[in-house]
Amino acid sequence: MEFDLSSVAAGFVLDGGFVSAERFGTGHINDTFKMYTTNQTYILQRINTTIFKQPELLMDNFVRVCSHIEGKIAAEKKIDPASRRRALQVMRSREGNPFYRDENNNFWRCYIYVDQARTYDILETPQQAYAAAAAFGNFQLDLADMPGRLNETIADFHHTPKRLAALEAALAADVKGRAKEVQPELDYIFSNREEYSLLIDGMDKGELFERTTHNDTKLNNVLIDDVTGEGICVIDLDTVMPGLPHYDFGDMVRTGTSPAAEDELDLSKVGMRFEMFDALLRGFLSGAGKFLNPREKELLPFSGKLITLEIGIRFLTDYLAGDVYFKIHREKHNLDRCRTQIKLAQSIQSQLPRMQKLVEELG
Ligand code: ADP
Ligand code: GN1
Ligand code: MG
Repeated sequence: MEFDLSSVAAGFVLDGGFVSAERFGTGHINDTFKMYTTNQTYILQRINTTIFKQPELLMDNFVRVCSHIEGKIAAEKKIDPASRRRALQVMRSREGNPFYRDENNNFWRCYIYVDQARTYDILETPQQAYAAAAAFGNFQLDLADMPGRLNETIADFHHTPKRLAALEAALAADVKGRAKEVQPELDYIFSNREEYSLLIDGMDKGELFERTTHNDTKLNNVLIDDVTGEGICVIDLDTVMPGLPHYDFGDMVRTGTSPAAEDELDLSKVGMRFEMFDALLRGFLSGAGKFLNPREKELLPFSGKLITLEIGIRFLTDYLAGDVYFKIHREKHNLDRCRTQIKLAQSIQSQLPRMQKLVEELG
């Protein structure tokens, strides 16, 4: 779908006149563009309102989160430019809203493009893993004292048993006749069934506590500074809402430890690199370690397996449902993505004792 981006830009109060805009990034949900005006570079995004049904509430979260982090930066009295880039700078529409709705009912937001920083789909070094995980850990720490409870932008987003139920429903419906192709994947997913409620049960038992979490901590959702190599700014704030710290750490393990892409076809390339896990754990604990209790820490390695399988379940569900949720770029793309998740979950499973030992060592 193409859009008249210069007229979308005119819906916002920006610095300078519209010059051009190009598609940007590798996200599966929204439409993202890098946009240039005569004076400034911006990110312009069309929110997927089929998935985010109440985008105003989502943007309300977005602004609350960014201004809370701004408050933290101000309190630290840091004047170096790096600290100023820690929170996204959201632009206002001509009506004064943090979003703009165009005449076709498309829902847009815009913020300043952070220069001299980039995201990585595949992490290259343990230093990058540490930096990215520290940024996400500090993000949770920054938000730990935010007043009020955020809106839930997608209900039960990380409720793994409900994700499994959705897979079972898609399997029963089998609208595209694809169920016959996916028996090995189903077998593995169902064989782990008893683990899917572990985190939810932990919350019910009062061992684990709801906090404000990001919930989509794919490692390409943090900007790494080109010069210092530090994780400077957490982005893609659509799913920031009440959740467990494990959802964030688990997704970091899923996306930060394998040397292969999420949709890699050669499964022999997929697996968890322990040195990357080590760096992620240390990085995350450098911030989140300040508020996590011993039981919460103990469950961090398991969260890597759980969230990897949960996303695998979601990819398989979407494959069976006819690819209606995640953007796909080739036939069987969602099935390929599911297979890499399963391979990675198996690799994590085989290294759990060593991962657990590291958690104990780090206290
Ligand atoms: P999605 O994943 O939903 O498409 P993101 O908000 O993650 O959307 O943006 C997509 C990509 O655009 C990111 O991975 C990142 O590379 C880049 N990006 C997003 N926001 C900024 C920003 N403020 N400054 C620089 N790059 C950004
Ligand atoms: C989606 O938008 P993006 O690409 O950062 C998805 C995540 C999945 C991820 C899998 C709102 O994230 O939950 O983990 O794809 N976001 C939503 O790559 O469903
Ligand atoms: Mg993203």
